[in-house]
Amino acid sequence: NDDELKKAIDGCDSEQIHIPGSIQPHGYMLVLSQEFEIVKVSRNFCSLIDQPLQAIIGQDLKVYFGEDIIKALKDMLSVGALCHTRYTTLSFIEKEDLPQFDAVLHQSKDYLILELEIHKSGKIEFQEHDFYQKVMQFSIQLQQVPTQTALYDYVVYEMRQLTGFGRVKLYRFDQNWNGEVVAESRDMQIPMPSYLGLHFPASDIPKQARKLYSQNFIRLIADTSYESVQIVPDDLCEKGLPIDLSYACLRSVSPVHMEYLNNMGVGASMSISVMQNERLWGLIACHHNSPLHPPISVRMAAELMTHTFSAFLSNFMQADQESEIQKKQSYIRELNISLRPDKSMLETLKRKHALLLQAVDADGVIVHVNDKNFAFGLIPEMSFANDLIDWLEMNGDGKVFASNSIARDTNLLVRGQSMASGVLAIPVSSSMTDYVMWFRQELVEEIDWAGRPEKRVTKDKVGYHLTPRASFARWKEGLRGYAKAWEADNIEAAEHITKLLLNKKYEDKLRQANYDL
Ligand code: BLA
Repeated sequence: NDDELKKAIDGCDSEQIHIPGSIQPHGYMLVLSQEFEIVKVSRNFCSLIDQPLQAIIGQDLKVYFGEDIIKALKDMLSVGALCHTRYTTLSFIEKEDLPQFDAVLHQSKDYLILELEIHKSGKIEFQEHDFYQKVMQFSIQLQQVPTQTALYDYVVYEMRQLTGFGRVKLYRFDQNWNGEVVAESRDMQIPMPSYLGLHFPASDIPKQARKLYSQNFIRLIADTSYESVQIVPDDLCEKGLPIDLSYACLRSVSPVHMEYLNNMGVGASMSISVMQNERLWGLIACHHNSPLHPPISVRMAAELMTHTFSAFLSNFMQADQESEIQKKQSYIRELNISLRPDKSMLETLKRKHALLLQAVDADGVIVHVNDKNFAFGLIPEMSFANDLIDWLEMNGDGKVFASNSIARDTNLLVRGQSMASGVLAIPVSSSMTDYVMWFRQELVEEIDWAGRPEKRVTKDKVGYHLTPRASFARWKEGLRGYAKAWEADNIEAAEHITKLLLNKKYEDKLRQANYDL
């Protein structure tokens, strides 16, 4: 019911998703001591080998897999510490009727965790033998991708080709951990709606999940209607907690998220972390309309491709940032040249107001000097602007006032909200009566104006029914009165411009010529 779900949603950040005490049923888990003695197993392992739990617990692993494989597993453990997943294939000895298994081994605090998934060598749809070629081809072609947008499109397309998921999205986080689908590739044979351009609130991927995803880079939910399998015996491990499954492939997933996936008609979900400077930048989010279980080898290839993508993304972002800074500097240079001593400041600003806006990425600006206002672009009501100046005189510290939500950061009643949710105000005089104020419009408005597909979903049911549509509505509500935050380079540019205007003001005064500001 609604109340219960609301409680679950409120408690989302505190759900301990790394210790569910159970796994998904598309594999088997064995928890081992450092000596490879079996401490716990997932309950389905008993039925797999047709033995009671008591007969299994305490056994040496070699009883099932032989000496050789134990040696191979031990060798695997000595490989690089950064890579958590060590992968091999193994078979049960003396159990010819059982298939071969893909095996993954990792250390979890005092224990070793061995996970088994049935090896699907016969399945040509995944073309495992192409593992190296696929990743190689991908990496070489990446070098020919001309733009960041093309890079986005390329990675989602290639990921869909590799994994077989029907809809693959690139999901990018903003500074506040809200997210946007910035690229999407869909199999048109599969009826799944597009989410391209949609935005979602931070709570859809809560804090502890983001933390986990910046340590363990890939996760798979092979069947969203699965029944979890308990790890037994369920006595507690370290610090009185169940075994830590942070790095386990088979970890059972949060019920809130399962509800979300089921509501959106998704049968299988896989996501891979895109990192930038050790921070989670986004996810490659893959969905299928029915269950899908890409084997470990394919998932490893997908993870490797994503790391390569992240590195290329870094290159593009750095180049972008540099050209952005250069552009800003050129706007300011042009403004400086235009502010000629023999011309009035107002006349120049009138002619060159676009530079004033572009250099700071603002939608509107008010220059308030000697009790006069000169306004350009999208600005709030002038009476409100005057209130804001009074407020700044009373409350400002004579430095930069940067706010991406005037309603939140002042006690003023904002008039013309959508025109001005954010303000960047800088005094142009030591008396703090003259200001340049740049404005940014409300983020939600801005996105609607851009004509994105959101417009069509505003009438959707809003509530605790967890779906991307409901999330989108929640995201929109949460952003009322908020503008995009002012970045450091915008603030720097604004300060630079204010200095120019200040100089110009004194020059004008000194010359007492054309002084009309
Ligand atoms: C996990 N939520 C996730 C994951 C994604 C999303 C990608 C990672 C698991 C996976 O790969 O499926 C969200 N998926 C999205 C979004 C899109 C998408 C936004 O495709 C957009 C197109 N989820 C909620 C709410 C809560 C919540 C309201 O919507 C709780 C308040 C919780 N989401 C939640 C939790 C996890 C999660 C707890 C972790 C699941 C786990 O790893 O156990």
